[in-house]
Amino acid sequence: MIVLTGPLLLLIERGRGIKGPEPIVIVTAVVAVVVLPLQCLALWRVLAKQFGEQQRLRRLFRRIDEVVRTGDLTIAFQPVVNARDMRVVGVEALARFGGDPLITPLQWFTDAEVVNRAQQLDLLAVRSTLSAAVDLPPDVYVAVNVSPATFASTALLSELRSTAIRPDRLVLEVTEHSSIEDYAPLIEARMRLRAHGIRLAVDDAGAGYASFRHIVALAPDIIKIDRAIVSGVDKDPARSALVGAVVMFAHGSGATVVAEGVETGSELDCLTRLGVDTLQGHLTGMPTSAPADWTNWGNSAPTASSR
Ligand code: G
Ligand code: MN
Repeated sequence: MIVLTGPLLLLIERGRGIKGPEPIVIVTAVVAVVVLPLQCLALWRVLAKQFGEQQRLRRLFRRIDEVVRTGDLTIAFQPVVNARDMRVVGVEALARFGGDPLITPLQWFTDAEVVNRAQQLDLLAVRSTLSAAVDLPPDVYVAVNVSPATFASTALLSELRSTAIRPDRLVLEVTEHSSIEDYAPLIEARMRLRAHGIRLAVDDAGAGYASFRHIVALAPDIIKIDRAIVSGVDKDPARSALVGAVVMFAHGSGATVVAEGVETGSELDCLTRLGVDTLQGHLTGMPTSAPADWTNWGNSAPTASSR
């Protein structure tokens, strides 16, 4: 205040004829004392923010790079069961990371995208899945999540071909993380992979990411209905109408349906009535990384929680 009122009083006194310093001197003094420090402060703030962001990205990069280099991630498998007899027909591989438990697996993959390591992390998860999958019963399929960019890459096929797991047991789950402009590379990859007998599943259908355009363009073998639609399907006519419509669409186009996130017996009954082929969720089997649990899945009911 003193800094501002001082020059102001001088200007008023000059206006009343009292002699004092020239206006240019007063303005220069105000600029020197007030404006310049404020600008310096603003500049310092901008630089500090940029520096903080760079530090954050550097830490992020180090965290992701460490996992990519050491291969330090665990695979949990969650069973997918036939809705008619509750037998395990397949599993979904879910990557589990050590370190900070507050960083979810989804966050790890999002962070990897930020620091340009998405494909490396996807391929590491694929590699880890394939080596863990040798301990699975030989009659179940193995589904692994990949981003559309990894799906379209040639590196993926070489990874999938260097495994003892038969290609007709492999399913790639693709979700739409952001709007896809050009489907041509994905359709080409789809043909390349299908020639080897590898199947494609559209993940999270109905969740906002996997649009109808996405499903129609990719013509998947499997459509996975997102938990957001499945949860409470037994109580909501809109949800059950949507599931019924997806089942009809899938069967009309030669695909099968997985309902994700099934948690209650009443949801299970409703989904079965609607014609859903297979179920995945806490009710029919939790994800587990213990190979001793996986051995029970061959040609048998999955867990005590299923009927
Ligand atoms: O997007 P995607 O469907 O691949 O995500 C699978 C995730 O959903 C995994 O992290 C898995 O642990 C979780 N999940 C699987 N089944 C259930 C369920 O019945 N309820 C809830 N809340 N989460 C589930
Ligand atoms: Mn998935």
